[in-house]
Amino acid sequence: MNILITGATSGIGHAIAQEFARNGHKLWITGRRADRLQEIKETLTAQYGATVYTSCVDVRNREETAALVDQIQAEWQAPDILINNAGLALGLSTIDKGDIDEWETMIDTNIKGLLYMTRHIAPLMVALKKGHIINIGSTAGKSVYPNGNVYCATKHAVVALSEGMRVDLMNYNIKVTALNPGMVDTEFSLVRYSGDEQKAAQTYLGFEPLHASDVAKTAYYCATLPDHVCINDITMTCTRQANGIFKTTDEAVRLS
Ligand code: NDP
Ligand code: 8X3
Repeated sequence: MNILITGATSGIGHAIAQEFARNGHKLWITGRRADRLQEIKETLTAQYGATVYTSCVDVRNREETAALVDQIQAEWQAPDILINNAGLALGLSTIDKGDIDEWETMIDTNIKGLLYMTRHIAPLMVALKKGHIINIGSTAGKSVYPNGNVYCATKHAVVALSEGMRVDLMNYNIKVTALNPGMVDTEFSLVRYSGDEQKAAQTYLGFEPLHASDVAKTAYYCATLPDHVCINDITMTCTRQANGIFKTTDEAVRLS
């Protein structure tokens, strides 16, 4: 299969690229960091003999996303699978103290970027009457935690848009999956805390969070089910987390 992944330069997107490459699929990986894309391409090619195309694209940019899709159409006609993964959280604060620039970046990336990619790719899938769109949502799209307001709202939007896409595209034999992980140890917290490594590390203290590879395996599972089966929505957390609000620690489990 031909797999297009946004935000494949680190974390979940990178792990998804590894999982599909390991299983012999062709990849088109994207992100803003060209050096990382090149490095990942070289590794996946050397390790698995994978065919990997790379494009340095900011999903917030309509022209860049349109140009990317033109290139993909010329090479593949359409991807079999689009994985809308690129996304981020910036900061944590109550709504009265939020940074409006950070809000805009989260909305532009997590919602509008996903929409641009989908709007460009969906017609190619519709024309072929096949395809699968996997949107990486979050437990933050299922319940709202304190200080998470705008990030959680963007992920609620991902869940709602996934439902909308599924309803609109099922007549064209297109699957849509919202894959909603809980806490995953990636560069996510480093980005959220503006590069503060100590704060980022504290996020995952006292329990084992999901690994990016756990999410990648789930994406792979959803992508390789028989033609008549579609996972519409899947929420997964580590064993120490129940949802976006409640989590526990190894110590609490030991004392229980
Ligand atoms: P990372 O920070 O490790 O990866 C984020 C990826 O998104 C990077 O490849 C980054 O690439 C890319 N990205 C960010 N902004 C843009 C942009 N404007 N244009 C193109 N690419 C962009 O975090 P995760 O792997 O954890 O995050 C991946 C997705 O998973 C996000 O949507 C996140 O919301 C979601 N998620 C994460 C969870 C977690 O706990 N880690 C839990 C649930 C969901 P580059 O910087 O090179 O552009
Ligand atoms: C990322 C997980 O809990 O930080 O979506 O929102 S969380």
